[in-house]
Amino acid sequence: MSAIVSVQRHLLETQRHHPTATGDLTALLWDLTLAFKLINAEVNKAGLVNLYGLDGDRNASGDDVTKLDRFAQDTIFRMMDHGGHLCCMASEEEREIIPIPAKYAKGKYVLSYDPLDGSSNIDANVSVGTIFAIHRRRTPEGTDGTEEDVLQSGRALVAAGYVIYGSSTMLVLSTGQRVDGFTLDPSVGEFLLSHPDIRIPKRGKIYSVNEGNQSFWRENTRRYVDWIKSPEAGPYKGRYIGSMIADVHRTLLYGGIFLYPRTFRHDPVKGECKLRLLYEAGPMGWIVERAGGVATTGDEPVADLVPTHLHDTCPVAIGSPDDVADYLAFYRGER
Ligand code: P6P
Repeated sequence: MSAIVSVQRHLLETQRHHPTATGDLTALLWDLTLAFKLINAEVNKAGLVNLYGLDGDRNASGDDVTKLDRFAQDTIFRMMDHGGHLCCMASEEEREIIPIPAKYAKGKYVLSYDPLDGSSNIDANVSVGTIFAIHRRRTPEGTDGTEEDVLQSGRALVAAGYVIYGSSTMLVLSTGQRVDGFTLDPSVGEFLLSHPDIRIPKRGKIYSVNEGNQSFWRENTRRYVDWIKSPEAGPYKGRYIGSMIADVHRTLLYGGIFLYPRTFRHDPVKGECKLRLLYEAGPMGWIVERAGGVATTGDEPVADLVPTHLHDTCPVAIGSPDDVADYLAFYRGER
């Protein structure tokens, strides 16, 4: 019979492997898990308390902000602004960085997050979730955090993870060495270790991409997707939820590949990318890499990208190493 391990216990055990750890990161992550429980409670009853629908605002990327986006955004801010662990925050829903109020101490970490990824689907009861990324600050301790503290690559991540509010609510988390999954037991309000040391399969049988964009992809991307659907490749099954957190979570557990390629719909030269580097592609790619997978833009690892602006986007191919290798062979014109 396996031991019962809460996320709090797991984080304490992990901290013990780092003799110089002060407990700051552990305390920060504990605070975050409480915010996730509060968001989960609202997401699960959204239809009953008129929390579906839009709140009338638009975010920096031009997406309509839903009432639940706003609730999740506010909940994380109110939980994290006074703990003394952060020098500033950055959210997909906010145009600028989020300062820590002057009355509170400034900490040594930076939190970047997408408060409710996939929220455009929430009214249809599709799985949505919160994505978070934690860097160590780069500016002097004790001062207000700046964009310099936020604009860091995935290589510099200290911790990252996501919570998927679905049929069961699951927190997937890494502090660098491994990836662990914790399922919320609503009867006691605790995240309990349910998926220790998650490893992505070397190859899967599912591809995940919005094929509605096919006419706007580069030719090599089209050729890969045509191949993956051919008898020569399998064919693979197609699964696309339209919520990155759900599509990547399935890819992490079952294997396969998730793609959001660059499209050439408006700018025939530069093209366009949808997924945000800081709040989506970066942390989700980092988690998959820690579980033995690969996350690439096609030209370079996602983790190598250093954002120049808070809302930079990038193309992604994330998943099983053999599947991403196949994609890269087509992308480079080698197949
Ligand atoms: P499309 C959700 O809005 C999101 O940012 C990701 O979660 C998701 O993967 C993507 O957009 C879906 O985009 O263009 O396929 O609807």
